[in-house]
Amino acid sequence: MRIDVVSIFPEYLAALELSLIGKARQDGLLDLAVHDLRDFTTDRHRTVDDTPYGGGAGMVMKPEPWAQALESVAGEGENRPVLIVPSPAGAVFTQAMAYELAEEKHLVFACGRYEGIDERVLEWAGERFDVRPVSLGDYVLNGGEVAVLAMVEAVGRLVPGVVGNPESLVEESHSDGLLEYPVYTKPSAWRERPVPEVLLSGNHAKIARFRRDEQLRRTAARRPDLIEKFDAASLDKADRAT
Ligand code: 6GU
Repeated sequence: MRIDVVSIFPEYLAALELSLIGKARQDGLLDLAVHDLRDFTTDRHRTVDDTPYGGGAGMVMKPEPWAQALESVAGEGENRPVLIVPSPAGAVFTQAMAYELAEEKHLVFACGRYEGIDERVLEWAGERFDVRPVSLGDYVLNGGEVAVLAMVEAVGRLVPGVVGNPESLVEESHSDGLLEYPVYTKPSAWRERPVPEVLLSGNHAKIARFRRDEQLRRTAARRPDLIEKFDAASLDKADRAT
């Protein structure tokens, strides 16, 4: 998969050289490049922002550098890359969206700062890209960079080969619409706290039942919204008793 990130703070994205995503880049599984928006300006001061038409607080990102940057990363004749525009005004990013994006050949992330990017850029970009304004959730960040770190990690780990043991993708939070069950390791008793006995029993059916119950309990307690959406058809008889 090819990923391009355009930002006025390319250093923010340095963390993508670390850990699993950094390793995937070294292994050639992810072809990831970060671009400095200011390299696409033409004035002496490398200006990327200006005051908003209609007045109001803050600054707006100018269209010209964005058009130059996006044209330079769009590629030729390739099927439309997805242009992800991180914004608190976007659709909320989910695991389902991460799975969808992991199927794409080319993702471009356009990190806005200040009050955002001139709206005409997003309209114009629709000619070359599948434009998707995306939000991490209902709170405000100063810019898209931190959101891009989260999204590239969530998507990148779903690209085949990036996570060494693909089974670890199966039993994680949100993969089945429920939160993950709690996990424990040695020692079996720690500061007077024993590990739940069933996990030491070697009874695999009982362990599976315990974990499923914990998933349901936890999801109901922490995320009642997920229980509402949960498909009742996938509940078994023992689930209903929980
Ligand atoms: Cl994706 N961007 C910004 N700037 N703020 C956010 C966000 C994204 N998601 C939540 N808040």
